[in-house]
Amino acid sequence: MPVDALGDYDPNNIFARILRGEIPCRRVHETDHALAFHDINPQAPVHVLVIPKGPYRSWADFSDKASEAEIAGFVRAVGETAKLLGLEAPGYRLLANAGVNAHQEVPHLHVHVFGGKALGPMLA
Ligand code: IU
Repeated sequence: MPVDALGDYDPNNIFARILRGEIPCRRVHETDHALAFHDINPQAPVHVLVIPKGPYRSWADFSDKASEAEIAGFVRAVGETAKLLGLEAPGYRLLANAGVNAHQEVPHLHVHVFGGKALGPMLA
């Protein structure tokens, strides 16, 4: 079910639990500010999620509350993840769903990294 990107951060959402080590993940990259791991239900040959370590629901929430170091660290980790996955040369797609209309399912900010094949034109 899609979640509302508004309201209080739920500290028991699945990505918060992954960050606390309560649920395992297939880790790709980790820094002080971000964690990247393989999506459990991949929609492309390569489908990785990058999440900030702080408690942010959406880009707006992140922009309002995160420090400059967290913002820089998260954005940098997205680029590093693409590079670590070998996607820089063939190319890849980033996607971030926020709120009900975008069908955000996990209320912790995340960026999808898709690659491993020609992805075709972007869908609305
Ligand atoms: P969305 O942007 O919130 O719709 O995407 C959430 C993603 O989290 C989705 O691609 C799920 O397959 C993925 N995911 C996961 O990797 N591990 C989990 O335990 C759960 C969801 I729940």
